[in-house]
Amino acid sequence: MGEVKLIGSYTSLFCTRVEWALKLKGVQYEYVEDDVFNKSPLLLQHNPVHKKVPVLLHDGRPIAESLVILQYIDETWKENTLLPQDSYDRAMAHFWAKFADEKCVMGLFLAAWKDGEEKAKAIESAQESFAFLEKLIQGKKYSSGEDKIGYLDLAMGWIPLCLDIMEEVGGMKLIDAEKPEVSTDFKKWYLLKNKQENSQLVYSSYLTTHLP
Ligand SMILES: N[C@@H](CCC(=O)N[C@@H](CS)C(=O)NCC(=O)O)C(=O)O
Repeated sequence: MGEVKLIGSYTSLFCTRVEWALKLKGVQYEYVEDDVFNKSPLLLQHNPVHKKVPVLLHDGRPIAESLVILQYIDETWKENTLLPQDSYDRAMAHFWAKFADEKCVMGLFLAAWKDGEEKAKAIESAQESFAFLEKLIQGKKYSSGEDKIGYLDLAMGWIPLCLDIMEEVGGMKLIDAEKPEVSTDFKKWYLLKNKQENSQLVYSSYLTTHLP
């Protein structure tokens, strides 16, 4: 297995998805907390390009960018496969993970931060992006449509953890409350965090047995 270290920050949900992957794979790792407002020499040495967490160190070799790290983890430790075996399905998983990060996560932050006309445009754009994600997961237990948690669940499952908060901070609604049959699917993804409280809902049984 080799020595595995994760340089992360408790403030970063990009790190959370990596921790979920390591835990699902049963990989023993050392977590090293960094301060993104006062970055350590360790972080700067191992991610000189972006200077961001997370960074995975496997036997001293650094891998940055959380989606790249997820793929590395999946290819290195074969237990509980995360990415689909089929090339087309795998390409789609990468497509939607990139879309979720670039359009939904960034859209969420932009919509919260902007003011006036820019804010209205950002909200409209984020709503459109979230509608695509909702459609993607609608009616499915896991995003792949299979009966097991996978790469996209880890890539996107943390978004609802900050959605309510960001909606409140930004004074906006990105998930359409008028369409509860669609919107509740996405909000159920809370379960990745609140697995005990929501034990009757999707993800919970899998995660309560697989995550500490
Ligand atoms: N695309 C990166 C994003 C990572 C990221 O934005 N990390 C933040 C913490 S949430 C960070 O380290 N920020 C420090 C900075 O921007 O200087 C990934 O997926 O790993």
